[in-house]
Amino acid sequence: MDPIFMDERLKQIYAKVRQGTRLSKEDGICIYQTPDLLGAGMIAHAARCARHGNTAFYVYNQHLNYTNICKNRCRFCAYAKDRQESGAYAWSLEEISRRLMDRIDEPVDELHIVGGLNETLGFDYYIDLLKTVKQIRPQAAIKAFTCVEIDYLSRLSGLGVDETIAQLKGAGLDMMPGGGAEILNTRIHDTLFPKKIDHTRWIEIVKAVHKAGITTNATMLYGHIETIEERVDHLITLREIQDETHGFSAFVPLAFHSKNTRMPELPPTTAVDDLKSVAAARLMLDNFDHIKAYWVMIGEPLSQVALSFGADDLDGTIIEERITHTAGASSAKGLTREQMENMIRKAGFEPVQRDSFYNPKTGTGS
Ligand code: V47
Ligand code: SF4
Repeated sequence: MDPIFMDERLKQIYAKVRQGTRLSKEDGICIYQTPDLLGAGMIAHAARCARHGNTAFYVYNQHLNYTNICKNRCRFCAYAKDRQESGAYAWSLEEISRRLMDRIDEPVDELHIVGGLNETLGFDYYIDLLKTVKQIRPQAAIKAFTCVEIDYLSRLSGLGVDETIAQLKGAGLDMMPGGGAEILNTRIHDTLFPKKIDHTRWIEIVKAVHKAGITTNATMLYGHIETIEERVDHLITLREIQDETHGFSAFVPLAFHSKNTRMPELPPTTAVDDLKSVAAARLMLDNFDHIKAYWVMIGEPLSQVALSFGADDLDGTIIEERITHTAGASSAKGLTREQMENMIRKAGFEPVQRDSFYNPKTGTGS
């Protein structure tokens, strides 16, 4: 028996999803605009369960934000500082080693490493950073640098994009996180992050990274000045790239936090918008395996609900998140494995601890 939809348009979308027919831009806009939140969520949940059953993934990871000095100063970023500003920092390799050693007894499987574009650091720093991390944590995957950093490093080194990626890969880079895309659109770029690479360059770089055999995630920063149409266009652009490269692993919707940014007047995203963003991603990105509910940004309780709105992954234990907390996030700075598993079980799903490539971990004692 078909579920009851309050919005007739969702019937057609449900039929398309069941037949495996790709959703159109209008369908994407409808998922965002429908008053029938549960209807949209139910379709996304069906698509999620078809791929993953009642499994919900998480990873034991550690974040390292090696510098907050950044020359780009995007309007939405609370994290970046100028060199002379109080609170500006750049970690030496010794500092990075110390932070890794502090947690060496923990079973960390992934190191998530990103930072600002700090002109005092040379290309060698990045290579040595990767080598140092690999030496201390040889079993963990290094998920580091966004396309923004790759573009910057290729200019810094003068090596060109392909050779830069090859050198980083040679030094230990295993995969890349999805940041830096924001909303792939000229209007948003010119207004919010004019100094950062634009969508054309982001797409060029992500394709080169995928061609080099490095998988990446993709993100969408929502809840600022973008329109629904611009969000859906962003998802369709990612879907088209994925058709070509098959190099995206997961998609992560990122809810904008305005505190300490240059747009402090903007209100927080609502729970309804957060859930619709997860559902729209699951349904529009029919060629992505994984949709993450990033608990740091939407909070632990709503991420539990998001598992029933299309998400199959809660990211990870994290330890010491800085970027969103500087912008006012009230979630924890890290969670234990027990807390992650408890969150998942209480939401009605079976937790599976994974590595960076979604291979289940066995023998973790959980
Ligand atoms: O690129 C910056 C965003 C990103 C704010 O790939 C902000 O697994 C909200 O990309 N409010 C970095 N968001 C984080 C990121 C990420 C996080 C977790 C997992 C993965 C993954 C990737 O955070 C930036 C930018 O898009 N951001 N400022 C802010 N005020
Ligand atoms: Fe720099 Fe990234 Fe912040 Fe933009 S979002 S100012 S590129 S650290």
